[in-house]
Amino acid sequence: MSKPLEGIKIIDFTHVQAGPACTQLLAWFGADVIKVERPGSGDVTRNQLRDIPDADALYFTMLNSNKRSLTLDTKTPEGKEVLEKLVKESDVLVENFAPGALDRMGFTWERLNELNPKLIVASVKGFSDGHHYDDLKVYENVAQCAGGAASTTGFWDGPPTVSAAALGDSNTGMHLAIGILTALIGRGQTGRGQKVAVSMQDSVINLCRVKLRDQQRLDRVGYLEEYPQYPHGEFSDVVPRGGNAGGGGQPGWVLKCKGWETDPNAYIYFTIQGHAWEPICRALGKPEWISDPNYATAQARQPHIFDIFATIEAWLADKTKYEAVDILRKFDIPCAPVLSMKEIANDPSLRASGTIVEVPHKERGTYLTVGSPIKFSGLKPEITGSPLLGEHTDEILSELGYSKDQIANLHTSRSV
Ligand code: CAO
Repeated sequence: MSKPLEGIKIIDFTHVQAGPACTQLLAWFGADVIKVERPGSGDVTRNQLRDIPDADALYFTMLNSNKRSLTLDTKTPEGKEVLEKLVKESDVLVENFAPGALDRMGFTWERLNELNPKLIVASVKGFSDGHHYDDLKVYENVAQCAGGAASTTGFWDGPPTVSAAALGDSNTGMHLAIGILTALIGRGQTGRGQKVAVSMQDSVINLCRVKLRDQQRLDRVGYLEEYPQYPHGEFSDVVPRGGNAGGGGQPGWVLKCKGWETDPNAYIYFTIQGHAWEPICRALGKPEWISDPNYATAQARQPHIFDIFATIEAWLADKTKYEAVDILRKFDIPCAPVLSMKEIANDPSLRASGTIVEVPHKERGTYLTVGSPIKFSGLKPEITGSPLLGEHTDEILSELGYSKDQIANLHTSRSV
């Protein structure tokens, strides 16, 4: 099966998570992604949180599948020359260095554009160009705090809380991938490359859109009717943390199921969607709520929402999370078990769909990773193991036209 991005050559000058998540996605879809890493050390995540001594850490292997690895010191004259050759032959250069690092290396946008006017130069930074924090180095949780996610996540009586989902890192990488694909289509029309920049703060803000909605509603009316603080609690002038509230028109909460006392994940998420109210009442043994004016409409229910959730929890007390969902799905109620990572790793449906995949690796044997969450009718991305440090250095240099002797000299000068 041919892959849509076959023939697209990408210089992957990325490290840690935000950039690698982007280039990994493009590699799955057929791009030739050449990961450029510093000789001797490589991407810092190769060594971070190792679970097997002397083998690349899972942090690296799970973000760099389907790529080739070229070691290159881009600060030596010889290394710079290799990078220049590569730039002339590539379609995209992706980087997520600290602000100014690429310029300090001598590869400004102007220089790259001069070397190859068709090149797309894609960057991740913590904050966008011109922002008053645009000189800052940024990691995941910093972006979640600067992007509005932390101030609106968690419980009202606790501190701002970061999400386990990589809203700052992988999410930014996904935004960048969309930017790169757009620029590639644009290049098809104009024949010219361009600079594509995504900041981690902006990418988090893009996912906090409904919280900006809520800030404006709060400014206007002084309360937010779908938050747990309504109608009994107080609102200040900023969007509060809403615990596990639904966040939209459908109230919901995380509810205890059988075994919650010992199993930290014996819970379901339960959503009270208007059309399902009648069957919910029947399932709970509360048929009188169907016509009771205190319960019959969503607005009438809101003041008693936690009493309703308590009644549902009493009903759940003798049901496992799976049994509960099996009953509730028959009523068309949007709900799901709270799944642990162990359950996700072993879920047969996720294995069958290719979302959780086992891939071979030269040092590790096999490891589990997350495959493509995007499913196509005409493409089944095949996930291959991440490259060892410098595994493809000689192969790539010879493709660039270097002879065996020249390659040996590059090794001797420690430029590769
Ligand atoms: N050859 C020679 N030098 C290289 C090289 C190579 N192949 N690869 C990297 N370097 C150099 C860089 O040029 C830089 O040198 P200078 O400081 O002299 O300019 C140096 O290595 C360090 O790069 P860095 O500053 O990007 O790395 P860091 O570990 O200090 O910072 C990070 C890491 C992530 C905080 C920073 O890169 C950053 O803020 N990036 C943008 C935001 C981002 O993507 N963050 C998310 C990371 S995922 O959590």
